[in-house]
Amino acid sequence: MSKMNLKNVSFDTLCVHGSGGYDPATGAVGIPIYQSSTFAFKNAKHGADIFTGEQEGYVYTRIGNPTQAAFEKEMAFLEGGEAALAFGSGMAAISTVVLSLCKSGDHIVSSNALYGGTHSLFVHTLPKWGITVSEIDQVDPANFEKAITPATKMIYIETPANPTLVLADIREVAKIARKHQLPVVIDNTFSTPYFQRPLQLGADIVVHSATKYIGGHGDTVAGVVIGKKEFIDVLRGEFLRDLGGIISPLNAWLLVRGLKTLAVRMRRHEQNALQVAKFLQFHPKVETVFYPGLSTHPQHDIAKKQMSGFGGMVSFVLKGGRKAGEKLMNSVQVFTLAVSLGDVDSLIEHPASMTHSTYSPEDLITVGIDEGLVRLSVGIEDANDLIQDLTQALKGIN
Ligand code: LCS
Repeated sequence: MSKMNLKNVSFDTLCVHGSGGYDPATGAVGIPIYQSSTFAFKNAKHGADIFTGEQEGYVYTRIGNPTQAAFEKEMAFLEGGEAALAFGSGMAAISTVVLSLCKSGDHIVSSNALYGGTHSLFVHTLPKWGITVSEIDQVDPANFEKAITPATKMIYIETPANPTLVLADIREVAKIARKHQLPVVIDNTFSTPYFQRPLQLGADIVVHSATKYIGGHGDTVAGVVIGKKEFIDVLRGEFLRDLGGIISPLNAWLLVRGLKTLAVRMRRHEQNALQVAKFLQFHPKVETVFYPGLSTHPQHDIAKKQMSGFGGMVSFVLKGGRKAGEKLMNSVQVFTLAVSLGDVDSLIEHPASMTHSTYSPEDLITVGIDEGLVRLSVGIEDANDLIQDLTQALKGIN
């Protein structure tokens, strides 16, 4: 019960209609929140057939739910993948993917530029299960190949990375991975499929913290994985079933609603971020600005090659270092001092002491998270108000 041939429409239209346009069971145009843990079978044979896979149908919300399904269908469309699977958080999505691909004795090659939670999973938690991770500098694709061992089972990348906005050349890393028959997993949280579609660039699996731009309104924690149907079927049927990191129907519904405005939100985030980045770049109290859309970003050429836009995240270091950054964070009025990102509201935070406090002081230096680095998630307010807010806050610092 789909309204149109969705193969021939633009991305903006897919955002609105990708989940099918209306609920297949009732015709409801707003997808209903199927707030039910279990689903009645017509008779005993029907139930048994669904369990063996001979008939399609819903059983239990840990294994599938129509509101989750609407979100998953939409995400698969937008990322250009065969199938998707929703999770209760980005970390549930990432950890479940890792545990589905690796067992004790296996090895992962990962970029060292990661969200602090992913870094902690890789260096603190996975080794307890005998899985080791080599974190390397993703700027040079050759570093991935150098770190591969006979025990390597996957390559993991975040691009652009949180919070340094360092990129990896997805095509080049995918070539190396294919040579070694390894799957490449990309965290596409910062770009969303609106600006970057890793599966088209050669990646095998895409993960998201859907908490961020996918939901877009700062009211949901969620994750999603997109990939080949065969992989997603195993992920759902074995690993989600057994590990249980599911999304609630209410949160899946908030994401379906969020996706309808993804295109317009992302365009506005980007326009605002570019203006804020340019303002900061020429401010006398600012040492360095990191934004892939600036021609001064060392990987601007890669950004132009693999992204259709540069997103809403901007980081910068003040000449006055951490003290100046703290004063700035305490002085802003339109920006909110809070972690998370991708909300319609502009947010400001200090990675070294907050989102990336799982990194050791030495690792913070290695990955370029300066003590003075301040991260902005630029929202969809009027850019002039954001710049005015930063102007007044910058006035008060040395
Ligand atoms: N991947 C990226 C790139 C992230 O930024 C985050 C969370 C995650 C995965 C994990 O997703 P979650 O489980 O939180 O849905 N990033 C956060 C941040 O920068 N501030 O607070 C959370």
